[in-house]
Amino acid sequence: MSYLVAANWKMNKTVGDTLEYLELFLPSVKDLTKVEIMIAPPFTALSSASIKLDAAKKEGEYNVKLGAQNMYFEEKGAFTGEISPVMLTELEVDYVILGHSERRHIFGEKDELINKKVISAVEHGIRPILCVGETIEEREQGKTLSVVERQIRNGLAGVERDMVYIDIAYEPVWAIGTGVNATPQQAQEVHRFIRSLINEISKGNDSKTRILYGGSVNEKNARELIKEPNIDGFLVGTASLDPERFYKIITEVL
Ligand code: G2H
Repeated sequence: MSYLVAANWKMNKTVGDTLEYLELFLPSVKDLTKVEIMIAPPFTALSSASIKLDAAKKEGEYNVKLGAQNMYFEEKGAFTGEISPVMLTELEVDYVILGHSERRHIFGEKDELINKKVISAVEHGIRPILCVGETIEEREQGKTLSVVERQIRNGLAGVERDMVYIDIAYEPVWAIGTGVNATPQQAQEVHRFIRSLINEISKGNDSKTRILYGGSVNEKNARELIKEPNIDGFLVGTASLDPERFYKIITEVL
């Protein structure tokens, strides 16, 4: 299982910005195949990014995958504004980020909906990254592990035996976009708990499941965080918007 370093661009970058970024970034990660890299641009840039990645892969060795930041669970229908798994597979999207805290807290997504999306992604061969994490209030009340446990058990209901096709991202809400990352020890405590939980619910069938850390990861804190035994990569927001900073984070993981 190689480390995964994933860029979540959120609602940033136009098609033009995306192509400019990839033009700079891709040559820097050519032949760098020991770590898996994923880029999740906005939906509008997925098609262009997919074509660009395909072209690069014809010219050399790249371990760079394409991700979506969300999707709906149905294949098609009257769901105004939504994007389906079929639309994503057509663009050769490999990953989908589901249950991100911004989806949960700004757009009101609940465990039940996220679970339907996780099931649908697995059924369509798109690898979900299920995001979980506690708010600062929940942490202060000592509820961190129970919140994470609820999000994982509910989010994975029905796909417990499919854990080889699923990754998890632990993203404490208080660390997202704030510049305050969890310490390696804080992250490790939760990652260890998640590993034992998914090992239990999958009956040991979780050897390919990576547990990523997300929340203010940058080129300065990545090295210390990745030393922890249960941190298998990162989901990076702000620091992934600059191709040089993102590249530096990747090299810290190598
Ligand atoms: C957490 C993370 C990316 P940032 O949301 O998923 O963003 O690195 O800006 O905290």
